[in-house]
Order: sequence, then structure tokens, then C-alpha cells
Amino acid sequence: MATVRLTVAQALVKNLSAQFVEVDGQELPLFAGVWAIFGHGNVAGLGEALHAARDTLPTYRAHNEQGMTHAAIAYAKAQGRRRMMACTSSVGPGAVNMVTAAALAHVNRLPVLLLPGDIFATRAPDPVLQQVEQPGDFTVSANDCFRPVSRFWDRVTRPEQLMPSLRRAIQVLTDPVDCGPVTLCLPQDVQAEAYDFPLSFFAKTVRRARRPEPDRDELAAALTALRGASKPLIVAGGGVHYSGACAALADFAARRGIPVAETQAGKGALAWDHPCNVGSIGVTGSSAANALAEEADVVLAVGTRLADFTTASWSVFGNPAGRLVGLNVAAFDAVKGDALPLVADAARGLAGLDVGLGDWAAPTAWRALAQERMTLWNRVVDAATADAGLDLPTDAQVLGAVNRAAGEDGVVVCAAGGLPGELHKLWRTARPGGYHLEYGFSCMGYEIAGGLGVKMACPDREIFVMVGDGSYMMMNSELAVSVMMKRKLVVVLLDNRGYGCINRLQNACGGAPFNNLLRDAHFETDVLPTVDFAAHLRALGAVTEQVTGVAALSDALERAKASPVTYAIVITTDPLPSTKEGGAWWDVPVPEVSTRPEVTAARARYVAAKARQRR
Ligand SMILES: Cc1ncc(C[n+]2csc(CCOP(=O)(O)OP(=O)(O)O)c2C)c(N)n1
Ligand SMILES: [Mg+2]
Repeated sequence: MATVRLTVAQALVKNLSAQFVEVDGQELPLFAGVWAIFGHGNVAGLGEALHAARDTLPTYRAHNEQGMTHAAIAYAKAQGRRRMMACTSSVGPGAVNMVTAAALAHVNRLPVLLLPGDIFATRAPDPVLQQVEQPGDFTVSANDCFRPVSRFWDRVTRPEQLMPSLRRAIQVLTDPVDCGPVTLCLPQDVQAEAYDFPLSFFAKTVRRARRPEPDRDELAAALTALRGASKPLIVAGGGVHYSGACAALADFAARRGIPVAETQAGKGALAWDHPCNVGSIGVTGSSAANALAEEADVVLAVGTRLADFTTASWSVFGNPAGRLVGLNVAAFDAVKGDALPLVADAARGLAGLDVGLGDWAAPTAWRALAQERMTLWNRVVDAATADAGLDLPTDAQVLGAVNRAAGEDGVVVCAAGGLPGELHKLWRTARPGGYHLEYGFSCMGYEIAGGLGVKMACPDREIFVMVGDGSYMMMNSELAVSVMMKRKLVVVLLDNRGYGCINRLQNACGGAPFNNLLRDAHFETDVLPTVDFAAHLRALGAVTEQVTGVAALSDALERAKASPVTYAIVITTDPLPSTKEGGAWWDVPVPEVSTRPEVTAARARYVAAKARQRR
């Protein structure tokens, strides 16, 4: 057997460099690069190997391990999970800084290869700097924190373990069902250890996405349900995008006359003005989609996790005789809500349904009702997003200006705060990929680092990162990387002086204004200090302006678009208003007893709403 003597780190890098994927008939490297922050746990081993391979597998330097992992995850999402990145950290703090991002990737079913350094396999110098010592179990290290947030986890304690471990890692990362974060922990001594690896371990491998066909009996049952429907509704989730099924779904819905509602991950599957698009569904949905979901007798859920924001905590599908059909590549998701499962790739499942449905189409009255409701909803969107000439505009008015500036090709990136709800309701997406919301984990601090990853995946599209002051404060450092790497972002920072959406939620639950807006938090200065966001953004390297009002914002956005480099606009907004129209209940338990009458009243509203929840 032909072998080559390499260190474990060198073999790992060589194997990653040999992985390719076929995307639209083109062979491309599966791994677009490696994000790295070095320390003693990875600089000598993996660092040396990455340096040698830097021409084929580029290494990028970041400022925060969580941030760089957000960028890697956003890259994979924007690539429709077909291409991805790896992230390496030192042992200890660098490693556990990636745990939150691993959870984010896990919830969103997005691939990322995490390569944290680990404590010595030999245990010779124990405890090494930053080692968490567990007196009762010497096999435990800080990296065990990754176990519950990884789809596959392993620790390579001997060189030959790398081979089966990496094979499984790549399989999980490229599997449509298992897809998610993979953690391979690399003890720092093992990284540097040499072994005679078989040459076959480094043979070029080209992967293609697996597309499972529907099962015959499941397809027959789903067809029976659909043919019997007089009020069908499709809910499109992220799986529609990952399966590359957006055009097929748009065509299927148009020919069958089925209204389509979109989840956060699914938004943009259909153009906003497609005749079947009835807007978003659920807690942050359009009045059109939610009213249709109330009446629908068959809901075909395609590629969705059916999270509580989609199902309005299982209160939105109101028809007692209604039936869910779950078209999903994962059986785990396909049966949620007691759905009739149709386990298949979204595109293949839709194709199967299309053939089986013959000339069946939804009754014209149902289609007409959907379009009527959507006409009304479009008026709501127009009104909410129009410039009202306020010095302290709403989030909706700001997003209207950004949406107009973004045009058909721009991509909006967001994750947490009040913006995701407003964007879900109001943003108009012209084509797939134009709406990038991380709303599985809704992780504050994803926005800027995520925007960087999206820009790396879509260099020809203008990226509009919309971020609240709270999210910005939590993590902003990768902005400097976007400047350094010339990956241009347009950042719109909405400063409403605090956690506006949680303040509104607190209020809705009867709570006193407390610890959310800065003015309601503990401070000991005579006057509440303000943060000079424009100065901060400028210090990180962005061209920056501060504007007042939406008209000035629109002008600034034109300058931002013309800029070749990262450009940030800060605008002060009103923390109190949000779009009242549309939306649905969200299950947030209110205290059963309280001395506050507002809480008692909110509790009564909660109990009444809870009674409508499906069990
Ligand atoms: C890491 C993290 N911590 C806490 C939360 C809970 N949370 C959701 S939104 C939010 C406030 C966000 O504030 P900001 O970015 O200013 O947006 P705003 O609510 O003002 O629109 C908080 C604390 C979260 N989603 N993520
Ligand atoms: Mg805020």
C-alpha cells in the first residue's frame, strides 16, 4: 500500500483540500476556506499545515471565534448548504467561544466543520494552560461542551483515528438529513504526530447532493389528502431553498392554484409578487397567510422545522378537520404536528405530487380569496414601510427605505431583535437568496459576521446588514475583517437605545418597563450616557454616517451603494411601535399570580389564547 508520512494536521488539511462538490455541473472545492484564531492549541500543528496549503485552502483570520463561526455558517446558508467552511480554535476559551455558534448551526441545520484544539492525549504536561480539570473523569475536556450541539462529535486521540472520523464528518456535513455542525477535537500533541497515511485517503472526491425520492405509499396518502382538499395551503421552509426547489415550487403552486406562505428560512422561495405568494406565516406572518391557515383543510408543509414562530405555538392551523402533510427530507420533521409524512427531497417530493395530481387544481374561489387577502396585506405593507417624515422613524419605515435601496438583487441579513419580525412581515424579496435571516437561533451578534459570510458566498450581490444597537454591542468585531478583506457590507444600525422588542414583550406580559431599554436599567450617572455608534463603526474601519429620518437615510443608502468599501449608517429609531397588523399568538407563559394588575390581566389573555393551542 502506497503511503505518505504526514502529521495528523497535515493529513487533515490534505484530505479537506481533496473534497469537491458538484454545483450546477461545476466541480468546486467543498471547503471554501478555514477560519482560524491560533493559540498554543493549534498554531504549531494545524497552523503549520494550513500555511503549507494556503494556496488551495485559504486561511482567514478573525477577531472572535464565535464571530468567525457565524461567518462560516452564513456562508454555508448562502451557498444553499452545498459549500462550507471550517473553523479552528485553540484549546479552552477559544474553543468554547465556538459553542454558541455550534448551537446556532445545529438549530438551523447548517454545515460547519469545527476543529478545536484539545488537551494533550498523552496527558504528559497536565494540566496544560487553559485545561479544565475534571477530577472524576480524565477523558473530559472543555470540548465536551460541543457534544449536545454537534451532529457528530469525535476526539482524534491517535493518528489512525483521523480516517474513519473524517469520513463520517464529511458524510454528516453533506447529508441532507444529518446536516449540521461537526466537531473534531484535535489534541495538540496528536496534531503534530506523524503517521504513514495511505495515499488513497487523499484521492479527489466529488460529492453530489443526495435527493431521496418519496416512498410510494406515503406519496399515495399525501395525494389522497391533497385531491380531497378544497382549501389547500403550502408552507414553504428553508428546505425548499436547500433542495433548489424554489422555481419548481413557484411553478407547482401557480399551476395548481395553491397559495404559498413562507417561514423565516423559506422567505424568498417565491417572488413577493408571485400570484400565489400570500406572505409570511405565523407569529410574524401576514394577515393573509394566517387567515388562510385558519381555514385551510390541507396544509402542505415543505422543508420546514415547524418551529413555534411558524405554527404560532401550534395555534395557527385552526381548521378542526384540517390535515397537515409534512414533505421533508427528515422523517423527524415530516411527522411534526401529527402530519402525514412524505419523506423526500423537496424537489423530488413536489415532482411526485405533480405527476400524481393529474389535472387537479384548487377551487378558483379559494384562489380568489387568497389574492383578495393578499391585496389587502400589500396595502398594509405599503403603508407601514412608507416614509412618514418622522425624526424618530419606526423599524418598518427604515426597512422600507433599505428594501427600496436593495432593489431586486440586494440581500438583507439579520438575526435578532425587533427587526426579524418586521422583516418577515414587510420585506419584499424579489428572488431566492435575497432574504438571509438567522431565525432558528435568533442569535444576537450574528448580523455583521453573518453578513461577511454572505458576501463571501455572493460577491456580486450588495449585502445590507440590518442590526439593532443591542445586537451590535454584543458582537461587531468582524466588521474590521470585512474592511481588511474588502468584502463590502452596507450596515444599517438602528439605535433605539436598548432591547426594544423584549421591552414590548415585557409590556405585553404585564411587566413593568425594566432592564430592557437603557433608560429602564440601573445607571448611576446623572444623565444616561449614549454610545457613539458612528464613531465606533468608523474606528473599526467603515465609512460611516449618522442620519436623522428616512429621507436622509435613503440619500445615505445611495452613497453606501456607490462606495467600494464597507459603509455604515446609524439611524435613531423609536423603540415603541411595531406593525400591529398581521401576526399571531406566541406562547410566552405569564405568571399565574402577581401583585401587578397588569400581569393578572395579561394572564387572563394568555389563558384564553392557550385554549386554542393544538395538542
Ligand atoms: C445572544 C442572545 N441573547 C439574548 C437574546 C434575547 N433577545 C432577543 S432580541 C433581544 C434584544 C435585541 O436588541 P436590539 O438588537 O437593540 O434590537 P431591538 O429589540 O431594539 O429591535 C434580546 C436580548 C438573543 N436573542 N440572543
Ligand atoms: Mg435596540
